[in-house]
Amino acid sequence: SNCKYDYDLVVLGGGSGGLACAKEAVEYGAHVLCFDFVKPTPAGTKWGVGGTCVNVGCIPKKLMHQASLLGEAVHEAVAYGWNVNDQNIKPDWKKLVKSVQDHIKSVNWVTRVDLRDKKVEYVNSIGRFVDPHTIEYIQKQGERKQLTAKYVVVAVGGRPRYPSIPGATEFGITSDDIFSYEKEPGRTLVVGAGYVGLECACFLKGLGYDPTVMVRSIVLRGFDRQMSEFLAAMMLERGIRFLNTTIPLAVERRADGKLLVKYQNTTTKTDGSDVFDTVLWAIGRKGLTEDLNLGAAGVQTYNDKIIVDHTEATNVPHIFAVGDIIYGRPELTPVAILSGRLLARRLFAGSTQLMDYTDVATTVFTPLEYSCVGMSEEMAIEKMGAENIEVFHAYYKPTEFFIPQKSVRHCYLKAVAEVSGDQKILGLHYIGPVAGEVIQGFAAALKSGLTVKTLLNTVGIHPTTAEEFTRLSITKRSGRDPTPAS
Ligand code: FAD
Ligand code: NA7
Repeated sequence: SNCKYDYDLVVLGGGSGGLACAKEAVEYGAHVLCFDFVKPTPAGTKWGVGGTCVNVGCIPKKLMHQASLLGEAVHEAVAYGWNVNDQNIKPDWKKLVKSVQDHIKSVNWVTRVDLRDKKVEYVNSIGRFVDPHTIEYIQKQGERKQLTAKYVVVAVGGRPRYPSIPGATEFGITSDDIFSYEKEPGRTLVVGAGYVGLECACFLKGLGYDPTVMVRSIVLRGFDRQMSEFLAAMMLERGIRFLNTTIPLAVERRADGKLLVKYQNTTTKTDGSDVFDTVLWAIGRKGLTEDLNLGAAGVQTYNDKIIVDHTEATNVPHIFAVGDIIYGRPELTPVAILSGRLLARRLFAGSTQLMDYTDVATTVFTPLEYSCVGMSEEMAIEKMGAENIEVFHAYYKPTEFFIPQKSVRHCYLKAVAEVSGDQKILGLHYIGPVAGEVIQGFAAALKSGLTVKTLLNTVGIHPTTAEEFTRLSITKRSGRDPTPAS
């Protein structure tokens, strides 16, 4: 091109957001280069191009979740008349890890081919700013190289945090390690009760290990409280242990190789300790701003995140950021992808469409999944006032639960709506099988202004669990019992 820079666009980070932005930009004729580099974890784990979601996030997590659900399904199958002869059904951890890793490697390969086909230049190095338009990196041979860009998109994502206590990095692992862990995890302490911690504990339980979740304050901060407490209760019922209001103090390796974890219950102020095979930190993630030399570009940050406006622009007008690295936005793959794509269209195709971060649906992949879109009950009360909202709710029993006599106690849904008029839906919450699949369609409906009136005029698909949303009848205000008759 006749542009005065080497590239129209340089993308720092080849994960969900960066790749989506780079690939979209070349569609409109831009000359694009994308950096992606993974620093190994303290335990030595590293992986290929594609970022967190593909390598150490959504994809391996969903596969392990599925593996754990299948274990449960084998037992249910007996009730349905299957002859399952081996009474001692156990997963082969090494085989599972290999299958998961094989899939990831095939995705890495497809990604590289796709970048080559689309003519996105890919450099497997860390990119850092030298000045607002210049990026420097070290080539494979060790030589330093610089290049210039008209626009820069920062999409470096984040990595798990480690607590600053003795033994944390030496003996603990994170979600960056678990999906390729060579050893069977065994008795595992999961520290942190965000969705990553709960999901890891749940698939480990489903695979027959013995997880304990250490909870500093509450489970699933930021999610609807009632739904979160239901999930914790369901996990407890399945035999997952909880250490509530507890913080870790130190991890030591014993002579037999097992890990001694010392901790403190902050409510009772008592110290305790226990022995585990594996300690997994799931205490949140930090943005990877530290290697970017953002000061040289003058880009403003907040803690380890980048501040952007409604156009994903930083305070430096030609430098943008998308995905997990931006401050105050949902950390989800489809959010990173859509915002990256829309940004490329605005930069290179004259589009004006902005990313809409409201009403993004999400799912927690516990055995009975929890999916939601829109406001929590607390948020609706805070925004609208309790007198202006109506909350519909119901426990329900999925048809497929009857034969294996599975408990209905935690299949539950809730619709938070305006109290008046057609009762616009503000939030939908669902705990049950395949919750993500159920809520995805309703998320589109909610974005289109879904009301309780519309839901009740919608003919259900029978027999499904999603059809419960077309039968809403019991309000919390009525005080009626939301449990089903049978
Ligand atoms: P990333 O995908 O993290 O990509 C950033 C890339 O940039 C990385 O490869 C990084 O190594 C690289 N990089 C960093 N600095 C530099 C540099 N200076 N130069 C070059 N490269 C650099 N989301 C969902 O929607 N659904 C889920 O079910 C889900 N499950 C998850 C489960 C787990 C265990 C985790 C950890 C996350 C999960 N997420 C899920 C979140 C999702 O993975 C992230 O929101 C998403 O990957 C963010 O994309 P990104 O492009 O911002 O960053
Ligand atoms: P989250 O959602 O940030 O959750 C982190 C969890 O870890 C949460 O339960 C925290 O408890 C707990 N935590 C944080 N620091 C500590 C320390 N030092 N010791 C013990 N426990 C701690 O992270 P996830 O990894 O689950 O999710 C990643 C991102 O995806 C997240 O940022 C969301 O935006 C979406 P707390 O509630 O703070 O007491």
